[in-house]
Amino acid sequence: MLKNKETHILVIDPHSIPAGKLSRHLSGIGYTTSFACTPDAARELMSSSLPDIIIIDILMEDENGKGLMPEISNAARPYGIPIIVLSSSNDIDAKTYAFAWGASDYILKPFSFRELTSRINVHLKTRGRHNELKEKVKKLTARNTALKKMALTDTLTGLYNRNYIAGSLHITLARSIRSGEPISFIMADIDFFKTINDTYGHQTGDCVIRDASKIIKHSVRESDIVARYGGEEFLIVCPITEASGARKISERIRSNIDSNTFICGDHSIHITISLGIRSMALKQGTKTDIIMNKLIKEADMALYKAKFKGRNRVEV
Ligand code: GH3
Ligand code: MG
Ligand code: MG
Ligand code: MG
Repeated sequence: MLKNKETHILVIDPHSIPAGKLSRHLSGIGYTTSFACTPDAARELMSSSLPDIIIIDILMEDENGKGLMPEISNAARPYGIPIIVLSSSNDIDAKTYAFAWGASDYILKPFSFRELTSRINVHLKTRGRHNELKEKVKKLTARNTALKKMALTDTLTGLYNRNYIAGSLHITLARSIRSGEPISFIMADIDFFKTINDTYGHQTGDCVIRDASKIIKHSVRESDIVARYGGEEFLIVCPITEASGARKISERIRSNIDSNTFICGDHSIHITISLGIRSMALKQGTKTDIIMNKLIKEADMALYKAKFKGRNRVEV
């Protein structure tokens, strides 16, 4: 809840004398106030510093006053700034007009300053609570998004993890089924990785996996999905990609890894990678979980073939 001094009240009144009087009264009880007599002055004040509450005197018989309400209301609405309308008209149409234009309150003139002050306090309290809630929701939403992202991300590489494959990949597959475009699954596994661990230690092994994942990520399109499937095994899903395209991507990954020198700690390391591809145009009515397992299994079989044929190669 704002303290009086921190609360900025904007008084708008086409007539400067009552506006000044009200403004002085509010300053007298500690509020920070400003007042405007014309739409231009009000707009100017609102653009330099947003008030916490607006008090606007509407003279219903005065077109000038009536024209002000929509303007002020439009400016205040995005920020949820309460508007208290002061009016000498007890007419239902006048009140309806004010509320239709976003007034939070309507006080009949002549009014007592005590009543106005307590109404101001109620509106400020409500707005304060509303803002607190909005902040809480914002924080919770941000935390929720971060947690969701964390749950789907591999900590070592920053790539997607197995949870992502199990939970979110079906969206990509469903899209692929709908479009009828082919999709390619590529399974990649670093060759003789046990030797890296045995020779240089596990930490260096981790460093190689991290750098290899960066190379893979940079070798594919933004729209391709790269996940760490296991220890030094990666799944790359390429939507709208037929076998020949998948072969190009796989060959690019293979050659980028082969030509790189991995600098981890004091060691300069050379590795190779084997890749297996399975491409398919999915038929309407295909079940995403069944086809996902099938594509992974068949890409894995192609990978096994690449290993069997001597490694550092791509097989379909
Ligand atoms: P192949 O060419 O047949 O793939 O030989 P390989 O030695 O790579 O054999 P395999 O893929 O079966 O073994 C992978 C090894 O990777 C086993 C394990 O010790 C190691 N590994 C798995 N996860 C991690 C990890 O997160 N960090 C490190 N440093 N090593 C890992
Ligand atoms: Mg293996
Ligand atoms: Mg391996
Ligand atoms: Mg492996």
